[in-house]
Amino acid sequence: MTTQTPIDETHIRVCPLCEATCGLEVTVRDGRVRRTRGDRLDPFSKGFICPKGSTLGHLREDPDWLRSPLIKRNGKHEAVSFEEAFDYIEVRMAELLKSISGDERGIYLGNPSVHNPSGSLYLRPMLMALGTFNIFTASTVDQAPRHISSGLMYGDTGLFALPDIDRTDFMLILGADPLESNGSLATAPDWPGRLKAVQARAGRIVVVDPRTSKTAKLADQHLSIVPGTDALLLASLVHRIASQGQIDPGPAGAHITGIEEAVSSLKEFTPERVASHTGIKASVIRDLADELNNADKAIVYGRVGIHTTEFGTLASWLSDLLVIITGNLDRPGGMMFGRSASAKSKTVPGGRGFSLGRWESPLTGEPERNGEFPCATLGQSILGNGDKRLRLFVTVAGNPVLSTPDSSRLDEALKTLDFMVSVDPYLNETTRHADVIIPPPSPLERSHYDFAFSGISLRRVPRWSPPVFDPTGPLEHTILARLTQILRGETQDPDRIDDELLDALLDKAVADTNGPAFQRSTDELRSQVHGAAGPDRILDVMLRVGSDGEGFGANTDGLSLKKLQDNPHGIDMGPLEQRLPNVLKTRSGLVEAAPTELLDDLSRLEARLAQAPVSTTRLVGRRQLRSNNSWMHNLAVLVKGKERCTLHINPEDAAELDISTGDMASVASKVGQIQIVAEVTEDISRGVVSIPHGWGHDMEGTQLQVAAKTPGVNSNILTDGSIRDPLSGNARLNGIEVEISAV
Ligand SMILES: Nc1nc2c(c(=O)[nH]1)N[C@H]1C(S)=C(S)[C@@H](COP(=O)(O)OP(=O)(O)OC[C@H]3O[C@@H](n4cnc5c(=O)[nH]c(N)nc54)[C@H](O)[C@@H]3O)O[C@H]1N2
Ligand SMILES: Nc1nc2c(c(=O)[nH]1)N[C@H]1C(S)=C(S)[C@@H](COP(=O)(O)OP(=O)(O)OC[C@H]3O[C@@H](n4cnc5c(=O)[nH]c(N)nc54)[C@H](O)[C@@H]3O)O[C@H]1N2
Ligand code: SF4
Ligand SMILES: [Mo]
Repeated sequence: MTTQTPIDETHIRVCPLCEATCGLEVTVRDGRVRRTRGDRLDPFSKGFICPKGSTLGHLREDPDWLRSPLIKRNGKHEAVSFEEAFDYIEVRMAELLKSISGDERGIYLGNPSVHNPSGSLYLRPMLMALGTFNIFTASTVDQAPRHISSGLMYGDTGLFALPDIDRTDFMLILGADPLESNGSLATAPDWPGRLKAVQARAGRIVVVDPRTSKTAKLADQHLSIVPGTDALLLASLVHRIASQGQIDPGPAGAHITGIEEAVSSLKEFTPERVASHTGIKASVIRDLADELNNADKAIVYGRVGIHTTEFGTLASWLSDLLVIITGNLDRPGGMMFGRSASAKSKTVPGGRGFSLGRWESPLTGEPERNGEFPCATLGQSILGNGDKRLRLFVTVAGNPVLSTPDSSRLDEALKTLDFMVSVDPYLNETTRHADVIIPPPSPLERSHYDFAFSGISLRRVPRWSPPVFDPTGPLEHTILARLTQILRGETQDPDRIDDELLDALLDKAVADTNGPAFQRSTDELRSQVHGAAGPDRILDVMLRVGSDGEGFGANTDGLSLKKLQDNPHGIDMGPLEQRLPNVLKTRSGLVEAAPTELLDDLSRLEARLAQAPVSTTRLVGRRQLRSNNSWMHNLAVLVKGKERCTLHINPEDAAELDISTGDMASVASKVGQIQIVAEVTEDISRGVVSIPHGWGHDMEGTQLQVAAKTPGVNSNILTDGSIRDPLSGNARLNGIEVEISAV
């Protein structure tokens, strides 16, 4: 008798869970993941992994990850076959679409849709088919201010100045905690290693945060700031440098207009005047400005903590302005623009520019910004305006009931829809309202390529990952394609959507006078396309006609899907490169340092400066390494250990309120009230409290067995959706006025 030796298979793939894009080595035996570790041969992540990275096998085996669709009948969700679910949607939609206009349809797209090639490629046709302006995404509880400031300054809402951490001497980090979050709008694995490397080459890191975050602890200097006042601080840093007569944009200056105008608009914001508002002494602000200005190469990197405030877009603009006047834009070691391997490079500067408010919401009157409406207005849109309301609603990869403002009201509003479809693997706080839930297979069952993050990556390292397991149901792109066809009233034949997308790309390639495939035959190109139907074939074409592409034979060393398949650990194509002026899409072809919309908005900041400094307690969020917004709390390996959804409160504040660690505290804002376990800690400043978001898994009708055992509370019950940054529509999630009391 022979005993069979179990054989381990090793699979290399990129982790799709956060923006860091770490390479993983997944070992499989007998159809199960036995081990996951960082891929040491990955040229970008070099073996780095965080606790979430090793949970892809757990996600696949989570009994609550839906394997079949659910239909809601008589208030209860029942499992059905995929065919039955799609047929049911077809019948219900056909009926509804006949009687409702585009104004009564809407969609919410959540964060994981950006971490998935299906979302990057297949949502666009679905949005077109839905035929509505009612588009809501998680951007407006996140980085919308950055999109808007980039639109106004660079003419492109998707073009972000990225911190070239690996070559810098000085980093000013505001409102970001990459040691917990692993970074955002600056894709790079291993922030701890990268930040320590800055210090190891005698560079300095200054962190501005009301909490002594993990990143603040690593920093050389931590400045505690009053929440919501970063725009004031940033304006005063610009003021200080200007008042010393030291503005020098360096070589990038040739491509920038409006610096004088921008700087002179900030006359009010002296370090002396902003000091009492920010809680940072004028002398400290002056020293910080001088240090930033004197550093050879410097970065100003701000994220969620500065964007999700009332002055988010101003803060985003002012941080880039600071980079410009210190000569650090488009400069190695400063802030630079990324380049995606699957995109074509522009060859001339300039474009159509960017404008705000191209249309208005038929339901709330809210102006459009970057093609969408603020998700803080979703509840109000669903309820409508008397004439019209949202009747047909789709969610893809989103859990707005936990993740967006005024949660309790949104939860109620969702009950009034006529028909709701969710593409989501879980029956959670949002999808419990859906009439039909269609689950995609787990990430290990699909191929992967980061369309979104390769464009904002601090190194260009294209990597493609094959699926590790066969899918247990239709892949997400097929689900989206079928929904698209249902919305169009066509027969469900998802291959046709694939062909449509591919043909459109090939048509564009042969018409592109500067491209490698100009005037070739599309039939000939199509016969050469490599990869499985779906995102892979499309990726192959995008890579091949992209700026480093194989060009369908024109450049045999160039990129293609085949080349990525032959290099499973990825291909390192080097650090960020200088890209001005060709990347710019402004009408002027220049960086607009002083956009009118932003100068106009400064009056609001001046008004704030004229008011008394805030005296009420302010609530801020915090991220935790073992969590991921609202959706990974159902994995026991991640939620085990001590309670993490706690109220952080400073010892002196706690003593005054007679609150000790472990006590229940009440937190009340203008719009809601919650009770939560207190955790007294020196890691938060006086007058500030912190609660992580994404918790509150104790709602009826969900199926999250593990999460329900440690539900935590939903901090967004406290978020007032009516307070938004006006230019971007982004909700204020940080700096919320609250009252704390012992229970
Ligand atoms: N108070 C406060 N609120 C915040 C924040 C904060 O800092 N403070 N942060 C905000 C930010 S930055 C963001 S991005 C948002 C996030 O908010 P959302 O974008 O709504 O994301 P999640 O709440 O994480 O919900 C993700 C959903 O996607 C599903 N999902 C997971 N993987 C897949 C997949 O492969 N395909 C599909 N179709 N679905 C999938 C999950 O089951 C879950 O339902 O939250 C915001 N909310
Ligand atoms: N572990 C984990 N990682 C994640 C996520 C997650 O939920 N968990 N979510 C992912 C997503 S969707 C995103 S967008 C990124 C976000 O990544 P980051 O932007 O790094 O987000 P946070 O860790 O929330 O850091 C925000 C910091 O801002 C501080 N802050 C709050 N208010 C203010 C203020 O007014 N001024 C200043 N200066 N600071 C303030 C908070 O104390 C906090 O330390 O993380 C991603 N990675
Ligand atoms: S840091 Fe992000 S990409 Fe890297 S392993 Fe963790 S979750 Fe995955
Ligand atoms: Mo986010």
